[in-house]
Amino acid sequence: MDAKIKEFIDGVRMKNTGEDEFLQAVEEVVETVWDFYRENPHYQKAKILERMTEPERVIMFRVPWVDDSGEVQVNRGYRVEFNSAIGPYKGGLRFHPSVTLSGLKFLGFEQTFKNSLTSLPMGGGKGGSDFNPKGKSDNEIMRFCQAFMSELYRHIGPNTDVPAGDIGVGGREIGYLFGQYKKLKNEFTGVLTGKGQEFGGSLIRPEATGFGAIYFVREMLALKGDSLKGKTIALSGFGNVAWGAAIKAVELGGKVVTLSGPDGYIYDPEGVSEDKIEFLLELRASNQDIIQPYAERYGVEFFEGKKPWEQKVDIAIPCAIQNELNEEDCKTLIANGCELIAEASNMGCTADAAFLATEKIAFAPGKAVNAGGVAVSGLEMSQNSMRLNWNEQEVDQRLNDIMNNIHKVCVQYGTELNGKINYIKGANVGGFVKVADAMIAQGVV
Ligand code: 2IT
Repeated sequence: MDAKIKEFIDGVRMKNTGEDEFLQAVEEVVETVWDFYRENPHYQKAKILERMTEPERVIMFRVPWVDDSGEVQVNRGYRVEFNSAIGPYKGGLRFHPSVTLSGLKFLGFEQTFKNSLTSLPMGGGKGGSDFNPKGKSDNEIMRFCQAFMSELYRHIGPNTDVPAGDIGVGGREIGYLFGQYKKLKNEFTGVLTGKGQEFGGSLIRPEATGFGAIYFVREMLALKGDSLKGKTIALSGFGNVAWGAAIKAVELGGKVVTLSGPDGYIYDPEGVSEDKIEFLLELRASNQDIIQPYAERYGVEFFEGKKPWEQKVDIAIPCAIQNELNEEDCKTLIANGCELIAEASNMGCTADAAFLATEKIAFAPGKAVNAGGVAVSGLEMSQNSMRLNWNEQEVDQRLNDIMNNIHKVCVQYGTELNGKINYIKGANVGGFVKVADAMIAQGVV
């Protein structure tokens, strides 16, 4: 590593001791934008990277609520408002027992670059709680959402900070959060995205992350004169992202053979299609967070406690959570003939896996691949501001255009001298430029 980069990273590490996920995300960005940063000394002079790696504001709060047995529960809530240079803070809320400040700082940092790549006016933010939705009743989930919003409402607003869903936060939770915000503020505004269709939600938003990921993969393949037709695909997860990706992958002629949960993965040699994809919604609504019932229902193999990366596939798309695909998994995939890995989860691959995949096959990072979700959130904000709704074709066409454009930006900034595309570099530099220029234009604030 270049001595100057090391000095910079060491400085960030000192300030953020033990925040491994945040440091992993920062290191990847700094390493890939460094050359560009050095060639443009005005960024260095304005200490843009020092400022970008420090969140504008971190809000941390107590979330007390009462469970169904009458017992008081206490969770911790967060909102990391990372960067507002190009628009109001924008990013999801994650409800998962693994949520920590480090995790949300990594996600907020990544979100800043991702949102910039969408070309829509959205800054970066992320929030959530260590609340575990698994096994909770619908009433408990409602009471938790209300308690969470009872504090968050004073920090957000349609022109300030616009949260959305992420792991553990889907349409039902956004509905409860929106209801509580509206009650406290006495105001009906587009303060959250991913809303129900009846109260300002956008068509295609539930599908957008998965659809966008497949549109991006389609572009990666097209560049090599290839397509999704006949390709076998391993997906992990079975939530919102995997669901959308499965629908679109099948529509474009691919064959999805795996899905996974915290309990293990299923291998479906016939392919996950139609009614099987519908069944994922049922599984999710059960609040159990297990994939095994899929194996029972469709008579396919279930691999307990394992990850799908041991199967022979053409394409692997992690759709579950950060660092879910490591270097060993990557080696196995490559040895089995896998030609493309695209992260639909945020930082789905460990740093060494992402590096190896970039060297040996085609690899694209989450901030490019999964930007379709927040992009359609941005379109939801536009529709809310205009007080009208676009139809399905209109939203889908815009999503298509945005993903194609992100792919172009990655090629523009990520093409190496040997002609290979380093999508990590392309996405990081492409996302960096707009935010950096806006920060310089706005002075030292
Ligand atoms: O990681 C992400 O981009 C999201 N969870 C979606 C954020 C959003 O504001 O729609």
